[in-house]
Amino acid sequence: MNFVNKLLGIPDAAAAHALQIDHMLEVVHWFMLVLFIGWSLFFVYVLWRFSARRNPNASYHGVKSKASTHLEYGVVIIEALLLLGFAFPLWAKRVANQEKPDLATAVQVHAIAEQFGWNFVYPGPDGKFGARRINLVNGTNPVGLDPKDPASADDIVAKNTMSLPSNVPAYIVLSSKDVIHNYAVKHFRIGQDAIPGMAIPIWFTPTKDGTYEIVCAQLCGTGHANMVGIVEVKPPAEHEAWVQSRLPAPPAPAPAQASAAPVPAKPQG
Ligand SMILES: [Cu+2]
Repeated sequence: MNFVNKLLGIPDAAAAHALQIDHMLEVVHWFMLVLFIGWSLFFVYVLWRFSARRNPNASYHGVKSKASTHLEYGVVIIEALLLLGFAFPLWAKRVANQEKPDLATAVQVHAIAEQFGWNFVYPGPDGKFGARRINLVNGTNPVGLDPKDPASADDIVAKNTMSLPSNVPAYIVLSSKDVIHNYAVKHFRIGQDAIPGMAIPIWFTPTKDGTYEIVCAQLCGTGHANMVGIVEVKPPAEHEAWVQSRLPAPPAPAPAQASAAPVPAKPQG
């Protein structure tokens, strides 16, 4: 059952939870179609029932029955039950801590948005994100990695392209350097605001190797339309090679004893 989604041109799903979203989309659209047909028929009925030809004299007392009032209260109660009984508990379950993937095995990425691009930070071989300071942000240090923190030495900062291993849970923490952006990947059925001053985690498991577009789904300025990133999903070994190829160069080895000898001072005057 994927007829409406196909009709709407929804791209192929590439994440573990995506089929649930597709199922909901499909059901909601069919439900809306039923409502549309129902209300359209009612509209035609009302045109006929209250036509001037059928009712030559206006009614000056209106509806006397209380049925519609009872019906409206009924709708309010049913909607409250749906919201409190289903929607809130389901959402609470989705965002609950126990639903988060095990961070020891998940791939962790910090996605830091800016006008108009994405910085993807990987913790490097030590598995630890180094400290970042806003006052250290500049052209060569786009996320303000603190060189004084040893954990930051092996951190990787990738611009606009991120890599994820397939069939491994991804845990991405979103934040922003300037205004509100939104990390949206249609193939993953994922979309979440990146808000300055907040670190918002999202998690999903990519299931299909491929290259997908990350779009900014929050109007964020004049370059918003060009704020497109790429997420490459590949087998875990290839992802590991991608990470290795981007590791920052290790600091230059300490100079050897001989070359460290003091340079003879130039004779003065
Ligand atoms: Cu943006």
